[in-house]
Amino acid sequence: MSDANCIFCRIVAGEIPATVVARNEHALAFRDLHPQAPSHLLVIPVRHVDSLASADNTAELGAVLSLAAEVARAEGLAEAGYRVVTNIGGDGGQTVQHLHFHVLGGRQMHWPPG
Ligand code: DGP
Repeated sequence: MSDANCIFCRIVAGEIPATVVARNEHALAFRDLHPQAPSHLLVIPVRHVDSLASADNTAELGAVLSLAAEVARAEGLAEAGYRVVTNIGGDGGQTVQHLHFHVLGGRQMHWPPG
């Protein structure tokens, strides 16, 4: 349910400060500590899930993605566009082992990502 050694579980528990911008029953959205765009939010399941590769609860995933779209709208990104991305494992560039979707916007995104 929760991992005492996980930074994002500790943010959910309020043990590590974060700028929380929104939440719903299953998900929490907060600002990334090292923003890579004018708007850079992280949207995570409240419950500990290692990554998308082990996500198995479609209601929970739906709630996380709904919150991602909601915070993008609240940030004023919907009209210009934005990017939602999740990194999985070493080659995917995942550094925090708690599923999170990056919501990036406020500048032109490039493709392919690095
Ligand atoms: P990833 O590389 O996809 O695992 O992204 C992890 C992101 O988490 C990275 O953009 C930086 C962010 N991050 C790491 N530690 C913290 C923290 O303690 N607080 C916040 N708000 N963001 C963090």
